[in-house]
Amino acid sequence: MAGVAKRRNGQPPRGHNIQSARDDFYTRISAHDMAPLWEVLKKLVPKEPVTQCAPAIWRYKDVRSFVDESGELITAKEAERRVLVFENPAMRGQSRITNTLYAGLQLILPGEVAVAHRHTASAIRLVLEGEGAYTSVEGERTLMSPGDFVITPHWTWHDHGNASKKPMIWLDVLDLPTVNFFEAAFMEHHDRPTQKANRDSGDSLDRYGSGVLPDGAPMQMKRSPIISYPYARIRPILDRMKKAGDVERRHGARVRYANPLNGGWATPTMGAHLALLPKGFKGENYRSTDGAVFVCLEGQGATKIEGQSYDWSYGDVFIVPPWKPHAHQASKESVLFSISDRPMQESLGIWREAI
Ligand code: 1HN
Repeated sequence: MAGVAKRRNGQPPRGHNIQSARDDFYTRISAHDMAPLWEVLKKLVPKEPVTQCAPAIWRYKDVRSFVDESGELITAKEAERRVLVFENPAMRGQSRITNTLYAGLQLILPGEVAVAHRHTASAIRLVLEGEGAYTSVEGERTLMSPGDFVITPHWTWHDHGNASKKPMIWLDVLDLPTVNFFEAAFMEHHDRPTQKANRDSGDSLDRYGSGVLPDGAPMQMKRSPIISYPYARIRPILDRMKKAGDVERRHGARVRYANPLNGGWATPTMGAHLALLPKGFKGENYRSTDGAVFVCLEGQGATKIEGQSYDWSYGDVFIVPPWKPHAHQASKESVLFSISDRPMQESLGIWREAI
């Protein structure tokens, strides 16, 4: 072969044609499905996190009418789940709001049911509008109100219904992109459209969220036994924290949705918080390796992400990509919900924050 440089005594290869020799080599090993690491090493192992995810905001006042319109175009029965998916603008067509999470707005009209099924992906709901529709999870029929945080843990039967007189809209967040990354997705339908409800709304919160635990509670359970964390129960805690001055300089007065059995996260894949930002709050910059989905549940303010300001009010959903510095400000007393893949990163030992 012409121009192949010879390696001598540990010295770097010499010769004018080293690049063409390398290219020739790459071609030959490529035929055996092999490639040189040194050509891709820097991209494979960047010095700091590199994200495909773009910052983005969906303002409720802009998207709300599309949700209504979807109700005229398809029934919940036909759709199985009537959802408008939030696609990260840098990842269109992939049903991702961040690299690891899926999110969308679901509409369920009076009289409709969304049939019972289960899947390996975990889901959470954050209620934005309506009152009194239900989701049934493992036999507990949970009535929902705005601000309620409801979990559908992996492989639990779930169906929804709306026996109220008003449409109900909530945000769904699922770990679907992650489950599909592992290629570990299963799903099945229940043999009935609606599972039998044998526990009242609030049953699991009463049993597990009152400072006592039923004898023999499975302490190692990876997800919370509480199905619904009602806003009416959580919101006053934020007021107590604010009154006591427990307002963190970046996050405000913030609580974490926890698994009462072991203090872990409510689901093993997705971690959520609820934060109160007092009127006039000017948060300091923060960044962490978990990109987060934020939802405004009260008030009005803005979040600066890498120098660009995104103003928000009720129902707006916005994204802070991984490792991007951001700071919240509130012009009125505000409440922000947030959810991210932090539990997954923590269990892998890769989660980091910059303080
Ligand atoms: C799902 O089961 C629901 O149960 C919502 O409401 C959205 C998106 C993809 C896959 C399953 C629900 C979903 C979903």
